[in-house]
Amino acid sequence: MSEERILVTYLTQAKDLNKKAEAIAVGMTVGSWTDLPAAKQAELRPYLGEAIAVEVLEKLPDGQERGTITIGYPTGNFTPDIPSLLTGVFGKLSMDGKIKLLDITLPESFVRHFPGPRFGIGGLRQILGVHDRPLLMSIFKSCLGLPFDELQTQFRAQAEGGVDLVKDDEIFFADDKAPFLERIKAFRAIAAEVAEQTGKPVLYAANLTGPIHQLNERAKRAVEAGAQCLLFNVLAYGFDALHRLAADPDVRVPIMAHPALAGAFYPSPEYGIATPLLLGKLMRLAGADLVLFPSPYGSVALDKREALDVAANLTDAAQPVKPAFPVPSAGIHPGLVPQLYADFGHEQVVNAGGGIHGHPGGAAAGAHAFRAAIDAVVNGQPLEAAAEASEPLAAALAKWGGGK
Ligand code: 1AE
Repeated sequence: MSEERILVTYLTQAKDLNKKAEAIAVGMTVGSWTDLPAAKQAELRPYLGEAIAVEVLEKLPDGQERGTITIGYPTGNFTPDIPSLLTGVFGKLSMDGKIKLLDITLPESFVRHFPGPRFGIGGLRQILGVHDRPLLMSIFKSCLGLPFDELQTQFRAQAEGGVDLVKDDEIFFADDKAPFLERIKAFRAIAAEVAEQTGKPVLYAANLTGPIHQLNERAKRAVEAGAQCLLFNVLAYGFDALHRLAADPDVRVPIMAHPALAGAFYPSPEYGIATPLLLGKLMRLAGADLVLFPSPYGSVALDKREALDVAANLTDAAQPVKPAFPVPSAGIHPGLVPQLYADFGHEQVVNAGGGIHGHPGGAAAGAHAFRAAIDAVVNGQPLEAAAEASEPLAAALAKWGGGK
């Protein structure tokens, strides 16, 4: 077996953290150790986990130690997929008292089994022909129950406003009035018409839903119908569903990961899975080209350090898979663009639903306001100055203000 190890860091508490680390290293691998005869130990040693590091952060009033522990797991204990990885390092352990999975460091040989993003940041920029600014995406606001022609009008307005991508709402499943393949075809035609006027493409991310055993076939049919991007609620299905879509040679379009359900995993400081791993590292490994996560500013705000770490894990150049676009989302309006740019930089997608559709001049004006704000920050111009030349931006700043 390979000598390589997968390093896994947990935040936990126990009377003695060193003993807890030993118990995890053994309990999550060979089960028992010191009681085994020497011959059995020799046989099982290649599978045995190892306590690599223990850091006590504080002594709790009840005498327990709280801190981080890092366990090294032999790579050969796992098959190269995320279900095996997560079950092997946190399966039963996730139910064993106060313990949070903070990070997993994988050897390159293991990462190479994963597809990673097919397009990534570079591929998406190439498709869109946009290299000199953050991208802009708008979200359909309310899709459910709307007549098809209203959705087409909404799509046209967003596209004419100059967004780069338009995504479905993640809860758009009951689409009897605007069936999946029909709206892919219709929006593709509108995108082509708008591109004739504006000279710029716009990608529509259609919400891929349905039973898991039909997903790849459904995605393939979407691509045949002209889909140029797919939105996927990864956590409701599991990372392996994303992995299989990203690795499917017939699904040759960027995949956008929505964080729906993530709140069931990360918010507790004592339990669950940390966001930089959940929405950063694992999403990228499994093949998401763009990943939405809560911005630090909006209605479902994420701690700023964590949001920055999610973005860092999506873009970290040291990884052997392509970088994915960070999409800090929720509660974004044009006045936040300078803050977004300061925090997440050039390689991000500015994404808004209410901040585009809630513009006093409508969705096209909302998109114009964002484009003016993005151009301003890229050129180092204050928004107030840019608003003098952009009526939509002036109206947005009047409505939402110039910051958080
Ligand atoms: C973190 C997910 C954000 C999302 O899905 C969404 O719909 C945001 O909408 P707005 O921009 O807050 O209206």
